[in-house]
Amino acid sequence: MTLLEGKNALIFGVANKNSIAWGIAQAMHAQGANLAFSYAIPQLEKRVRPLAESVGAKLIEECDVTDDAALDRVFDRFKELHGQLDILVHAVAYADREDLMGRYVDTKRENFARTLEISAYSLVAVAQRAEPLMSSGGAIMTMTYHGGVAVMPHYNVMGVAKAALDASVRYLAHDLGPKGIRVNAISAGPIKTLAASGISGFRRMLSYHEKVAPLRTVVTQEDVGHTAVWLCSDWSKHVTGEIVYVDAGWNIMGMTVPFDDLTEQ
Ligand code: NAD
Ligand code: 0WE
Repeated sequence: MTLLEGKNALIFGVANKNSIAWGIAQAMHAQGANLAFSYAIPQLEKRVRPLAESVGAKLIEECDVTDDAALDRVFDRFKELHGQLDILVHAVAYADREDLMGRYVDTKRENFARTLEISAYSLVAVAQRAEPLMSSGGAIMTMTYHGGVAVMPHYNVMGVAKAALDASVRYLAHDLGPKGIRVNAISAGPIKTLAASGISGFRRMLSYHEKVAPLRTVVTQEDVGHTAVWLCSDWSKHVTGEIVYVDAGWNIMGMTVPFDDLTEQ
């Protein structure tokens, strides 16, 4: 018997094989879940379809999370094909590249609104549509980053969006708790994905993470996948509204000077 035997999961946020959502999908597939996928834009289909088919997905639909009609279509289609929804994975974020450099104080009104719409409101939009399909309870999970709690240089408006997302997890958990629907987030350490490529200094961020984090490791998509399985299985039955850190312990540190630098003579 596997942890997610026969559970139906809908996954938002696979762009390619490096996506955190794909790490989560593989772990859930290994634990017996039936998977369905939605991807952001037509150009991604050639990457997402082969991945989704390799785990036997029946539903593979395009959906921009800012488009209500597209969201309605995905959930309608899911209902036709699978009926009941048990697990919803949200691993979606977007900010303009120019807002992930320079100063937060320069953020434009329009970019602030778009970043928060895609990266935070979209969780509410999918939760609204998941609720009626989760008639025997369920688990909703999203991906967050510690930049929503403490300042990470250049994370800027994405940090503000993650703070809204984290609060949203708690309010959704309160609203949906009486229906037996749990809502949680995984806060991952930095991982080299499409969303991380193009961020200047990302490689240095990873090597710094390895020197500072208590476990002296960097986190992988597979590590996040394993925690996601736990968070969406009955083994975390009474866990809701939580932000679970999968960050090798980074967030517990007060002083982030690499320990070796302090101890070398
Ligand atoms: P990724 O680029 O593989 O995934 C981001 C996904 O968001 C992509 O699939 C993209 O198509 C989708 N997306 C963007 N705009 C969308 C829209 N309008 N409609 C629908 N989908 C849209 O990168 P990732 O690192 O796997 O990111 C997944 C999540 O993990 C994000 O929420 C990110 O903030 C979070 N996260 C990433 C890291 C990291 O270091 N990579 C760390 C912590 C949290
Ligand atoms: O959430 C993220 C990244 C989200 C993201 C990344 C991009 C890059 C390309 C959202 N939108 C875009 N838009 C693009 O055009 N992470 C947690 C990874 C990340 O991003 C950073 C980080 C870390 C860690 C940006 C600055 C500093 C640290």
